Amino acid sequence: MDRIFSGVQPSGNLHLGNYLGAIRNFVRLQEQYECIYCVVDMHAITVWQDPKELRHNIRELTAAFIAAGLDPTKNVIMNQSQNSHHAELAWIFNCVARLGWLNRMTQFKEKAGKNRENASVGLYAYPNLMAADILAYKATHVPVGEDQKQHLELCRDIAQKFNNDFGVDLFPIVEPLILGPATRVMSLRDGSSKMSKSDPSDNSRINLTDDADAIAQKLRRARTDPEPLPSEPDGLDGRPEAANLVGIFAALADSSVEEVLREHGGSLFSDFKNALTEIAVAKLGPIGAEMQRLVADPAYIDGVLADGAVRARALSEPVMAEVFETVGFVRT
Ligand code: AQP
Repeated sequence: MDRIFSGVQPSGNLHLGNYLGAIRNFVRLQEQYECIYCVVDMHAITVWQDPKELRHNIRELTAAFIAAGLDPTKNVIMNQSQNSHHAELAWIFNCVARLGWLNRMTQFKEKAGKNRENASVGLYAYPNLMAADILAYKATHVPVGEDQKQHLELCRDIAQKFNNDFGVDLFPIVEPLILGPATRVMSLRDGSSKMSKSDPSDNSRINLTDDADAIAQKLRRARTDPEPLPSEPDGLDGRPEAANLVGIFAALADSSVEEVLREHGGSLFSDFKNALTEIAVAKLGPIGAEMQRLVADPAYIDGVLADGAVRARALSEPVMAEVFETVGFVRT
């Protein structure tokens, strides 16, 4: 049976890119698949997290999942550290994946930056843990944004090597699901870098918790070029900031770039930004408000995570029994 797994890091500043590239698609997929959605707290600590903020961010992200429309009774909603199978399988994958494979991961290079020697070992081994997250449940499909494509290819390589090395057909070869017109939302300040939680400029992103005034202000200040909007998509070539805003509009309106340009081609950015603000506030406002309401009830959130952890362990338990048997571990 097809099974979905996907995760988001509780590293704060949950933004429009996380929503359009990932969380919104999670909601759509819950109708068709058995889904496990994970707050990947162990991934978050690959870079420094203040413990108090981390606790808050885990609950806030869980609230965002639910506020965006995920049904905790229909899906498994859990946090990674509450099912130790993720860490156990990650260790086995540390022994399957090759150094050469990890050396090619562009996200590590970007996140470690110039000071590579000082990056945590966890940041380097991150893709092995991500493969374990997915394969501990034998998930078959993983909805993600474009930026995660390389990590998913590594997950496929790990599954294949494990199966080959041990002569088994234990792990599925997962398929990425990169859905919708906003698979890579770019920074509002720079159309060549992706919108990201860790960008030091808050004006670079729209946070899910931003109120209407903040959204309006950030979009008003968003970088654009002096030309009006084109009427055809090829008129966006070489105009990354314009392409980004049009892509965001299309995604929020559940429309397409072509359709948005048919309606707004020839408009000045000042007018287009007003229209974009209106739709962004209409779509994100209710999610932000519901997140706030849920975060104010940590007992409810913790209950959802506790239930999710029990259900998650029940799914990964038989997979791990098979893995331990295959590897040759003695379990008494
Ligand atoms: N800009 C984006 N556009 C579309 N999708 C995006 N995603 C992230 N940024 C964009 C998707 O969101 C999901 C969760 O991401 P994550 O929390 O695991 O971490 P990330 O990809 O590293 O996201 P950030 O926000 O950019 O964090 P930092 O700043 O820490 O690197 C994934 O499915 C991702 O594709």
